[in-house]
Amino acid sequence: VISELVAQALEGRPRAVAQLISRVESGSPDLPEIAALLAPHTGRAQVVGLTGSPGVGKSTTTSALVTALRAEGKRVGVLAIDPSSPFSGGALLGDRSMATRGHLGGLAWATPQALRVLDAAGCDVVLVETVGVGQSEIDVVSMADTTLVLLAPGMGDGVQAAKAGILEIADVFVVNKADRDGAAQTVRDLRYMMSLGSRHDAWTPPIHKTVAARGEGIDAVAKAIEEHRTWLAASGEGARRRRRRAEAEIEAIALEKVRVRISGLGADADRVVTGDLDPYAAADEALRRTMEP
Ligand SMILES: Nc1nc2c(ncn2[C@@H]2O[C@H](COP(=O)(O)OP(=O)(O)O)[C@@H](O)[C@H]2O)c(=O)[nH]1
Ligand SMILES: [Mg+2]
Repeated sequence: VISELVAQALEGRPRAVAQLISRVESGSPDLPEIAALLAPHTGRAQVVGLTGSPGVGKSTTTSALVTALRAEGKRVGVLAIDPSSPFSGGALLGDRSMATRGHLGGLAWATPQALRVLDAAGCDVVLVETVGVGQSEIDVVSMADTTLVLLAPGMGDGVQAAKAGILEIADVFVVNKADRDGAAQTVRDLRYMMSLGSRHDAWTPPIHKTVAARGEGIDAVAKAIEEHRTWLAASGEGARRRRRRAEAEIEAIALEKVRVRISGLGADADRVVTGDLDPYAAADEALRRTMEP
């Protein structure tokens, strides 16, 4: 049954893709088997992360990009990551809204697996948007081939942006809400901040002004995403990022296994309480037990 479901997903059938992603979400025991069947078919999609303050226009930009990329004949997947809801309960839409969409909680191991499903299903681009704020936004960035940092006039100017460390993580800057006053100033701030620092790679992030709500400037952003993809392939940086991502993925799965298996600490705790055992030795013993079959 699993192999049939995967075969259908590989053909890009939305229902099968949706079912696989909801299995990822629910932490189905079939996941290792699913991952094994998907593995030979992955590695093609460009993962594009969108980050920025709440209200800056990430969702609006995502929708506009879906339209623009699909107009170029690309298959597009969308993942929404909500770190505030660890289990989102399987909310998942099919192809109704023009792209294959998934909605995941903030589980570290789940997002890469959902990305694998969409990748194997033939998506050329997968847009990953975080819902909400926090550290997990950076985690999404670490999973992306290409990171879009969104700013808007009056919210997070260049100086604030630099403080938040986004100059380093951005591959493409999007100054959205360019219909509002101050967009040109935000662009100038960004240029100035960029002139002060030097990135450790040879890519200079372009800055694009958009009015996502009206689709303005979106084609240029889509083009920048494509150019970054070309640069990733030519420079070798794409391969480095994929390797880093695979490392993080393995680590997340391994840590989750340990977390699940490292239960039944009561007896160890009693010994630590009485001073019979120190907590480091107890931890070593607990870890050793997780390795037993
Ligand atoms: N004026 C203006 N409003 C926009 C623009 N893009 C998005 N918005 C509005 O900004 C609000 C927040 O957008 P949303 O995409 O939900 O932001 P997110 O929280 O980053 O996902 C919504 O009311 C959008 O309609 C824009 O280019 N100009
Ligand atoms: Mg949003």
